[in-house]
Amino acid sequence: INSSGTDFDYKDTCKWAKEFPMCGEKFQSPINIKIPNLESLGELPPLKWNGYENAPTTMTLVNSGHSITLTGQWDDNNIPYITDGPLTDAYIFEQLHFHWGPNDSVGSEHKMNGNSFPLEMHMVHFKKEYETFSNAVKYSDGLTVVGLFFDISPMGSEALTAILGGVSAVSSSKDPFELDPFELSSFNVAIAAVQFATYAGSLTTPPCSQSVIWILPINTLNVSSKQMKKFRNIELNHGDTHNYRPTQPLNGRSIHIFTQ
Ligand code: GRE
Ligand code: ZN
Repeated sequence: INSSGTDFDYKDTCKWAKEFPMCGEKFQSPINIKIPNLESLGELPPLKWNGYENAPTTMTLVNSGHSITLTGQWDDNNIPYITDGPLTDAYIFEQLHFHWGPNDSVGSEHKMNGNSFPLEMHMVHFKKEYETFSNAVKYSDGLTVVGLFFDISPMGSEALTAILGGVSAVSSSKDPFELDPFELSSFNVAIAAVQFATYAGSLTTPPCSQSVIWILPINTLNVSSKQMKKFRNIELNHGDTHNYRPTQPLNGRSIHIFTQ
């Protein structure tokens, strides 16, 4: 157990609930999304990405031992936030991180029609009225996470290049690494005009708080084999070679679909 009391590994994720009781609750993430069974939310306003074109003043990459996490600092009025779509308020960008596995047939946390992808990126946002991430996790509508799936393509992703440029510095070190700041808009540009699935779930890591409105674009972005190699080179705690949690039971939740 580390000082923050949140030590865990991916060898037996069923054991998480012993130490983190919320991991055993009923509305957990990730899930398998069966596209043909989805209910339609009808016409929602498009999801709106505000301030994503603003480069931060500083950008930091850190190996948490469970993933690599990217954070940024923006001037007061420049911080990126999302609104609209299924959301009732502004949700402020907190961090993004990744989930992957030892080979291309696994890695993503969510599945689509039973299929896994080699990489899933989580863009984590907290509800503005709750003021901080750590306060927001106490509420069922406290967070929204946009989860992006990546599939293998020789071209790879330019947006990932900027992040992976700093990855060797954190692969075997817990020291934060300062990246040359860049804007995050390349990710949301890549998912313009697509369908999204949305449902209510949880953090996919302990303490597994059921505080997340998940927003999952149904298309994929590209990642090259060379880029995947860099993810698989990252040393995770306990010698873990993957950081995806298995899919959890839906337990009667509905998944809605919307188009932006
Ligand atoms: C995670 O640790 O994987 C995580 C968060 C916050 C929201 C969702 C999520 O830290 O999966
Ligand atoms: Zn995650």
